[in-house]
Amino acid sequence: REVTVAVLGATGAVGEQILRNLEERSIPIKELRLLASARSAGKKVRFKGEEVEVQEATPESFEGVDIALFSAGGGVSEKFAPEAVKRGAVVVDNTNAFRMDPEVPLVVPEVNGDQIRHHKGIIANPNCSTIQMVVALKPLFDRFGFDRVIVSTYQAVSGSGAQAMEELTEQSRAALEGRQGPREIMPVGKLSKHYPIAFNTIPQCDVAQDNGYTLEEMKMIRETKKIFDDESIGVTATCVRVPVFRGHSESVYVELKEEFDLAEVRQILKEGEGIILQDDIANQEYPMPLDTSGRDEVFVGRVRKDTVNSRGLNLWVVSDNLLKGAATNAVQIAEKLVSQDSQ
Ligand code: A2P
Ligand code: 11C
Repeated sequence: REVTVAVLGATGAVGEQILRNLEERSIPIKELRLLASARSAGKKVRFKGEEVEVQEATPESFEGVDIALFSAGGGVSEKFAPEAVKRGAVVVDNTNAFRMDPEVPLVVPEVNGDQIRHHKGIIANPNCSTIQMVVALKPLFDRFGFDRVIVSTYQAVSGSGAQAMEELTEQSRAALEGRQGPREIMPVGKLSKHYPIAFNTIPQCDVAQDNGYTLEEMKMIRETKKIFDDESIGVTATCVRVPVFRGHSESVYVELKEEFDLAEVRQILKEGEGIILQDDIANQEYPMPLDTSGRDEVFVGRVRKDTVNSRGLNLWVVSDNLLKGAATNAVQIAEKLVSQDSQ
């Protein structure tokens, strides 16, 4: 059956990738509605060779919509998701607004795709840094179980949106010319204090929480437990912004519940759904954001046993945050909705 699809946030960094994904993948689209703020109303965007006009999102925009892909920020989701659901749409929400709501499935198709059928109108897409980590860890979790996960991230500026990418470009150019450049977005657009990201690293992604962690770190901790449906996994995270445009990297230490054979771990990762193992340090083979940008998979390398704890495993995990971390995952969920519907 053909479906009517709405993309809310169609002019944003993730929205643009959702459109590319919809062009390439298999959802049969009857009508596509591109929604954004009043600022973008009337703008034309190319889709499958045709120009589609962007409309200002209103509650009525969701009349007759089957699937609505939301990527316009948490506040916008909170406002429009109930309106879309009321009009019969299923919302795949790419923001933090509903992820921890017990009524809302938090889905990575390779990990817990079966949860999709429990939705009550909204399905949440996890945070980008969580998605790539759980895809990499899923086959190991199934085989060994985990006691502890310790992750440090190296996150691209596109996680903060299109304007942040612009800021890195301008700051880099300015720095090389001996000027200061704009400082308006990083590390967190809505806060008043800003630091340069060009030629720098910033140990803050998203706002501070009362416990001294950032929201991004707490998302990784909470979402990982919810997706694996295991509150006992001891997750901790340090999230860092680096001057990379696309592709989050993660150093992941995981303590398995049992001792393991490294060759078996490599084989499990090699066969894991959505994973590409790229692991040969002797020949300098490992994933890097410049190579994985534009790809839908999660890349894993630097697989090695801890030198102290024989149940400890170190991994390097890289994926395109705008694709598997956002657009691809959302469109995969939409595909599953369509195929479930037609069964
Ligand atoms: P617009 O381009 O009209 O501002 P990014 O994450 O790259 O910053 O993109 C955010 C996306 O969310 C953009 O498409 C933006 O549209 C959209 N957006 C932001 N605020 C609203 C709003 N109040 N209503 C609808 N869309 C919004
Ligand atoms: C970042 N992870 O890289 C964020 C972007 O909750 O979906 C995605 C925010 C989210 O800054």
